[in-house]
Amino acid sequence: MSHYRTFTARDAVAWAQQHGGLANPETLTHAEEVGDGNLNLVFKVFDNAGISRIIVKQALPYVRCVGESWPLTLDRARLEAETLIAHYQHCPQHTVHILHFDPALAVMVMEDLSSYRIWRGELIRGEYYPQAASQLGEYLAQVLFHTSDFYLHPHQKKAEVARFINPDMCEITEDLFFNDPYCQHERNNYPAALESEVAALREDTDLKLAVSALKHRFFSHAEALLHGDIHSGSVFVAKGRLKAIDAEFGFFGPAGFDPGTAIGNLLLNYCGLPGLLPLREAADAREQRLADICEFWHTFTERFQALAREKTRDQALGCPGYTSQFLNKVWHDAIGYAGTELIRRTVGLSHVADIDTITDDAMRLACQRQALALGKALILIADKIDNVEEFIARVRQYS
Ligand code: SR1
Ligand code: MG
Repeated sequence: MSHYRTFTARDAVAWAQQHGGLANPETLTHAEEVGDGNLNLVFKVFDNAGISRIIVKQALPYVRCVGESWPLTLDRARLEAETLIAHYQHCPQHTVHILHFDPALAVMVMEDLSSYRIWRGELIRGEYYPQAASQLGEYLAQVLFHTSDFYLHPHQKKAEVARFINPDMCEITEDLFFNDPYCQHERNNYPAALESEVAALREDTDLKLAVSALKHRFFSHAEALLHGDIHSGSVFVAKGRLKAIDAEFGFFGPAGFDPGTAIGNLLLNYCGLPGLLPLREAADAREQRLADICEFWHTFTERFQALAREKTRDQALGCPGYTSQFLNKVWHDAIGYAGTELIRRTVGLSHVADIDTITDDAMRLACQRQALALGKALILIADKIDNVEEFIARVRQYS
């Protein structure tokens, strides 16, 4: 903390020149702070032709979207850099490349992804990337398998669990996903018209029990090195390409949490589409979203199974049939976590543009109601939904 200072654009240029690995670093001339997330500073560093070449990201010692009243550990920059470096090792094609990391300044230098766009924005505009869902499935299969007990030596796995202990960022998830929406909390944020639906969340004992079980698994099941926040705003897409970014919530947790977050965000887009696009386009885009969820899940399980067949090192975990049994549990967890993402993004602190940018008040409210109803249903019936086709049929019931 002693050497820490908040970066200016000039610092970002100097840092990119020194650590960006460019053959001609002197051509980097200026930077712009472009961070629009909840937590950090993000600088784009441009060359003298005005082309963005390098990204410099710095963690602030507080939550950016709230202010200095909510201090937050700088160690999250280390956790982000180390998670992305580990994920890059297992899936370079779908992980942003970290070029340099400085723990004292909480700064990392990474490849520029200006030829990509944030997936959430594209989903909102109705731009379809046909390979994105399966690429996200591939990314999660690779990183979750290679950081799990299927693959790592037990000693190495335990050392990795210790290296990635991330209590401060986990606490944010623990509070925002599993506590706030189910009690009265000043962080919650929803329109007055939703008051009766939100009160119903607080009074639903079956729902709260199911959420308790999800939170308990989040606390205690160190199954794989998660990205920890893999919503559509943490994913860059381009034609035929996809890269995950923003892994400061990385830690060893239940393997269903990442697929659940991904599915939850595709469903948030599904809920918002009628307010974002004209009728016919919205209907088509909704069908694409459901197809995306199918594609995502099939790729994830098929790739995980293939990796397990080829590379499982543990004798007991290699027992025929065990991978299917494990993935079945991951599936049920993922449905539950998807439900909690739908609910917390609707009534909690941090919302999604897929719903919040809907300009028509009545339409936005209808989409929020749908997200809440769907989220509740998924949490409650997670264990009864056996496969992704059945899941899609259930989602249609809440449309
Ligand atoms: C205080 S951080 C709020 C949310 O933003 C991040 O992207 C995570 O999703 C977190 O829950
Ligand atoms: Mg983020």
